[in-house]
Amino acid sequence: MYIRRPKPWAIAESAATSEDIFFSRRKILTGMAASGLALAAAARARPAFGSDDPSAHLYPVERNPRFMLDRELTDESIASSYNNFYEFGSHKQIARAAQQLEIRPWTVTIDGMVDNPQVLDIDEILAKMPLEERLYRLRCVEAWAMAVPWSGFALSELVKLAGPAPDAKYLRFETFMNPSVASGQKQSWYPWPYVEGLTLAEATNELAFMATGVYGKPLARQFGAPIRLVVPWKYGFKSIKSVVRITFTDQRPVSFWEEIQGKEYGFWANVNPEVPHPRWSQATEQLLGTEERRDTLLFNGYAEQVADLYKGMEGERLFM
Ligand SMILES: Nc1nc2c(c(=O)[nH]1)N[C@H]1C(S)=C(S)[C@@H](COP(=O)(O)O)O[C@H]1N2
Ligand SMILES: [Mo]
Repeated sequence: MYIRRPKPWAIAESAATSEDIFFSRRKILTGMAASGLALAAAARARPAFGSDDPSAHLYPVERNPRFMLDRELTDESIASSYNNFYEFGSHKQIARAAQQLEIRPWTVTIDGMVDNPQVLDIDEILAKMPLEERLYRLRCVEAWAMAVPWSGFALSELVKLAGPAPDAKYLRFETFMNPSVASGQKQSWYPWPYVEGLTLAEATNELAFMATGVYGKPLARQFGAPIRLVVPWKYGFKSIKSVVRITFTDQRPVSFWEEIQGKEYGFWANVNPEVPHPRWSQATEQLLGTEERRDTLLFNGYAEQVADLYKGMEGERLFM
């Protein structure tokens, strides 16, 4: 994420720069692979992400043919080594540091304005929920994009379980807090823990998804194991990782990036090619792992499913 200098959190680099560095590093590595020794060293350095997950036997799950794509899936090796997860560092190469995250025991607390407040164990969630695979686009506000096969279940299933009270209007999501494994959380200028929010109508839209797996396996930690939100019509920062609490409320939650820089990262954050970020255009996007740039799609290509959610809300900053 880019943030304005000279605030202390302005250490993040520009996406263009970090992508350039990332991909030229990859080229160097590919060159090195000519040497068998270098190849062996690279294999040792890269753990088999997700291989120690006790839910591994549940995957792969059946693909839902209603959620297909207009583009190739992003290479798993690229998607799992270029991640935003500020808890583990304010750059993209956090995959190795994220392996510190303890994913069992793991509970998700459902509280606030609900009929059935409860603390759910992740394995109980996995046993209860109808798991399926969906292919979704993911569009980061930094103007890069991926195409990812998520496994998981519709968020509406969790909403049903919670039983929202009549006055509940929003869901507030919270990520784990544990600076001893997530060293980014020692950076006290960030408003930890990471928080995100949706309206109840957004949360019960068929596209809103809780991912527990990706690429036919349990979520690797850098993707936000063991459970994260995926809302593909919004900029990527809304898709909060490693969720421990979902609170139903009548107050609009202030999300992590909104609190840091609300003029640039708002509550709605719907994808729109015609509404530039204050510091760069959103008209096109770089497809990670390729040389290709594509035109950005309104609502990231999901207008048919979500445009109705925003009828009559033209006064809101829906696209920032
Ligand atoms: N808890 C938490 N969730 C997060 C983030 C983060 O830093 N912390 N980064 C967000 C951003 S900016 C993006 S683009 C996506 C990236 O998801 P991916 O790494 O699985 O591609 O995660 C989002 N969820
Ligand atoms: Mo992002």
